[in-house]
Amino acid sequence: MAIDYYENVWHNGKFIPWEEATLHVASHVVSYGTCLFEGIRCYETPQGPAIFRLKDHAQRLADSCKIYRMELAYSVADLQQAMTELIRVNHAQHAYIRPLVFRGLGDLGVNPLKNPIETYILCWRWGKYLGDEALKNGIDVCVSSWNRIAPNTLPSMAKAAANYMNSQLIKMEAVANGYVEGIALDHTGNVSEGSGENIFVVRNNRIVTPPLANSVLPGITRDSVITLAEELGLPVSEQVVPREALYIADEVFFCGTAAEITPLRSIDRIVIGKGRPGPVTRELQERLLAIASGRAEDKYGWLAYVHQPVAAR
Ligand code: PPE
Repeated sequence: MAIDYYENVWHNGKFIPWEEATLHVASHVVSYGTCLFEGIRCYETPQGPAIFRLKDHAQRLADSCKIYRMELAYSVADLQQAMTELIRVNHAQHAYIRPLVFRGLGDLGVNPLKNPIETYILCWRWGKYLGDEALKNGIDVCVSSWNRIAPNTLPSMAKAAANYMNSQLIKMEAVANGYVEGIALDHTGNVSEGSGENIFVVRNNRIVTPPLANSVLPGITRDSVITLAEELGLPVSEQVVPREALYIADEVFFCGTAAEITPLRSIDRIVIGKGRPGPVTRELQERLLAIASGRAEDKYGWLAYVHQPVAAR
């Protein structure tokens, strides 16, 4: 199997082996995509493994469930503890953590309400999301012919599995045309986000990113970037980004848990800036990874150290 997984999986409060973390094909989620999930990185640090912005991810999962009227049996604190224990029992030094809350086996038909809610948390070793050279040299991307999910159809503030059918269309088209990733416009034709990343545009030392109303996931890395940019004296403005602003930017980068901060060196074969990662992107990338890996002081309290009592966090 290609997944470099850790053996223990958390299921409704108990640890089970990876091989037993299976479900019936009649589960509601299989037909209807009834699943809310998260993606969180645990970094190796000199003080042992640390989960990056654990509480914020747990809160976003709770928010996603609320939007979909899914009553989560676990509090945000319970989820934080479960993920911390999962890293501990797996003796992991670093991991990508994937909590999933979905409707299981009970009844078929669109109405989900009669189906049990299952909570699983898996983790595995995940390297560089967009290729080994991506962080260093940047990637070549396109603007997708597929729009991002429109407002009042699938809510983009919820991290729902079903949203990723739209992401898959964007990703597959990009790959089929020889690009690493695609940027989606929203239903009005303005920039939204990548298939699995938020996007930032830099021009003349001004940084902009599309606001949440342009069908973007409220990314936690996006939030970290906004904080770190402010620290560098370059406050980010959340404003509508027309497509063509991408082409004439000095720098454009993607950010996300998996993608971290990935520079874009060309968009639709138009070279961005000098065609290599620019100074703002590099500085933000270095700062984010220094904090995440415990090399720099954690001044915002973003790291949840796994081998400390939960109360101390
Ligand atoms: N937008 C989308 C659509 C998205 O999927 C992600 C995360 C982001 C923005 C960035 O959010 P955040 O991780 O909170 O900074 N995408 C996750 C899933 C990738 C996957 O292939 O699965 C991720 O980066 O973990």
